[in-house]
Amino acid sequence: MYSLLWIFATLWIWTAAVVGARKVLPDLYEASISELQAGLDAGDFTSVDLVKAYFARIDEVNLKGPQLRAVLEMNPSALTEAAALDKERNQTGKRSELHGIPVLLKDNIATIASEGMNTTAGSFSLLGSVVPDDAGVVKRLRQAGAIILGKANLSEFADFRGSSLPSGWSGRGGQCTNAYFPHADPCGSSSGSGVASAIGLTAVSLGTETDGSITCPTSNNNLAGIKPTVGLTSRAGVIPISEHQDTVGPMARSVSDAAIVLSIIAGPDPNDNFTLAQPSPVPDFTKALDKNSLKGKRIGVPRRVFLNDTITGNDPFVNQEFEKALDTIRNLGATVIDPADLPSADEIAVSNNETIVLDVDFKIQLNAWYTSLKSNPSGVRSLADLIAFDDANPSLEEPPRFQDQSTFIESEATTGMNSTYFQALAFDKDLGATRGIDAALQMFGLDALVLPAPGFTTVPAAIAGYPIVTVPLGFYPENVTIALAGPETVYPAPGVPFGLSFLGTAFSEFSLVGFAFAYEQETQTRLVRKAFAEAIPKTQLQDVIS
Ligand SMILES: *[C@@H]1O[C@H](CO)[C@@H](O)[C@H](O)[C@H]1NC(C)=O
Ligand SMILES: *[C@@H]1O[C@H](CO)[C@@H](O)[C@H](O)[C@H]1NC(C)=O
Ligand SMILES: *[C@@H]1O[C@H](CO)[C@@H](O)[C@H](O)[C@H]1NC(C)=O
Ligand SMILES: *[C@@H]1O[C@H](CO)[C@@H](O)[C@H](O)[C@H]1NC(C)=O
Ligand SMILES: *[C@@H]1O[C@H](CO)[C@@H](O)[C@H](O)[C@H]1NC(C)=O
Ligand SMILES: *[C@@H]1O[C@H](CO)[C@@H](O)[C@H](O)[C@H]1NC(C)=O
Ligand SMILES: *[C@@H]1O[C@H](CO)[C@@H](O)[C@H](O)[C@H]1NC(C)=O
Ligand SMILES: CC(=O)N[C@H]1CO[C@H](CO)[C@@H](O)[C@@H]1O
Repeated sequence: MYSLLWIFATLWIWTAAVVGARKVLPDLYEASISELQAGLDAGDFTSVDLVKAYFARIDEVNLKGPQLRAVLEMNPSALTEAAALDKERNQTGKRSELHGIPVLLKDNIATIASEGMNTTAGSFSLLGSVVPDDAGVVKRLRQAGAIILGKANLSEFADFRGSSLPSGWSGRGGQCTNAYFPHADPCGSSSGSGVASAIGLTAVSLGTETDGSITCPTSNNNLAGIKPTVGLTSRAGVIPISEHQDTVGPMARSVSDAAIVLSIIAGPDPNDNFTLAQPSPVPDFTKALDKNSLKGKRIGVPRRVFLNDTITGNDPFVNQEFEKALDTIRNLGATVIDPADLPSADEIAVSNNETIVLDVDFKIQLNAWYTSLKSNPSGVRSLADLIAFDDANPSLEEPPRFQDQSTFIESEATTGMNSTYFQALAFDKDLGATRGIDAALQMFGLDALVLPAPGFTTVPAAIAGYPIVTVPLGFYPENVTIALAGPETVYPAPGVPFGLSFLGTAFSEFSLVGFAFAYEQETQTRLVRKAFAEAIPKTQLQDVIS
């Protein structure tokens, strides 16, 4: 009897000693920036370890196993950069909350070629091209000590090539798919950025949005994402669609991580004059992370934006979860004004002004991109060349079922900025901002608007150039009817996530981050469901620590 107790006691002490001595390393599926910083500061692991672990995780699921095709390239200089940043942390401390943290970039965000990566928007027409410089946001990331981990797959040219091409497909990367259901639509165009952040192939990622391209993949991949006001983050060095709508923002597993990244990438850049008009100083968005942010606030529901939307408006399940979200927002102390319609909502639903502006802008700005390159092996120097290149290289750029170039062709047919264009631009400002989001905010005395993220709910903010902050709202149920989304993708499908979006006026990110944080902390929806088993990488820090 005594000897048995003695054995148990000894075993218990021995186990406690071993477990106590072993460092508790963060699970990279969910690890937050602050957990990673704590481990780096404590010396539990290094940034070199982190890069090795993320590379191994990418290797497990990108082309092997579930073949998610989320990542196009891994940075061949990342380990060297990580080692230098580890050394610096030891010697002089960390530069910022992103010091030594790996960040994955959508492949339309430029990085200097000497580092070893391409900047192609997924297109073979830009393979091996030499960009003049890092993108403005990349300069800020590097200054803050972040490590560029690699380039993410995307809908080619940020979804501006052909209207029938599916989300997440590019010539270089093939079809990116969702980690929550085999072959489900990751949405786009920042598809790889979304999938990679969702399952911890990176600490965080950057996406870009012209209309929906951060919001929708954030929604489909169970993330927190910020589509900033146009002009908060620099677009210098970002392969463009339109300077009037393009914007760069973070896609992360939590609002806190997204706020950390936004605080670093936001700010003026002499190479993007839209950023010179932003309020100064740039806020520290992490100061907005207050669980009580919704208390006493007035949040409006612009129902007509999604009632007529054939994606969300007809989806009773999304609407059911959305109604629960409104209850949560009320319980968090806000007054919900419902409906709080945009006076312009029905006009936006039938307006073609956005297309007029984007078609004209894309041709001008993409031509400028090609001519800005120091060199380009494909010889492509314009949108016209690009269309011809794709037709001449069908095995690369027009495989069966992925041949559409209709949007390119439509844009190429435009003849520059004329009075029709300027009128459309003015209509967009009027519809999206003046008689849209701003009118609703003023008429109903609101602090923000709230909408389901899927579908076309991004249009008013897109044409206004206004911000959206998106957080997880729910997951499609097991018995949802699976439908085709593209030649190789399905949507909806069981377990595929969808999000909730907070919208506001220009430069209202600080408030929106607070509201999204309060909702996220109360609901913790992201943690309710994980990716399908095969899509969860197994490599963890303990497997790579030397
Ligand atoms: C950092 O310093 C610790 C001890 O001070 C040392 O063990 C470690 O090797 C150093 N790491 C790097 C990357 O310089
Ligand atoms: C671009 O991709 C090609 C082919 O994968 C590779 O050989 C090259 O090193 C990459 N980087 C640059 C800067 O061209
Ligand atoms: C940026 O500069 C261009 C021409 O250089 C000008 O047309 C445009 O109005 C400027 N935009 C802003 C927001 O300052
Ligand atoms: C949108 O839906 C509302 C409410 O059902 C309806 O009154 C309106 O006519 C619809 N607008 C369009 C453009 O279909
Ligand atoms: C642009 O918007 C205005 C205002 O709603 C509308 O009258 C006009 O028809 C729209 N133009 C196009 C091309 O859709
Ligand atoms: C402006 O150019 C477009 C083609 O880009 C054309 O369809 C339109 O008619 C032009 N408008 C005017 C007023 O010439
Ligand atoms: C799915 O199941 C729920 C309850 O579990 C039920 O209310 C709903 O009608 C079902 N939907 C379909 C499409 O079968
Ligand atoms: C990092 C990585 O796995 N990149 C791959 C992306 O997909 C293309 C096309 O299959 C491959 O060539 C890359 O190696």
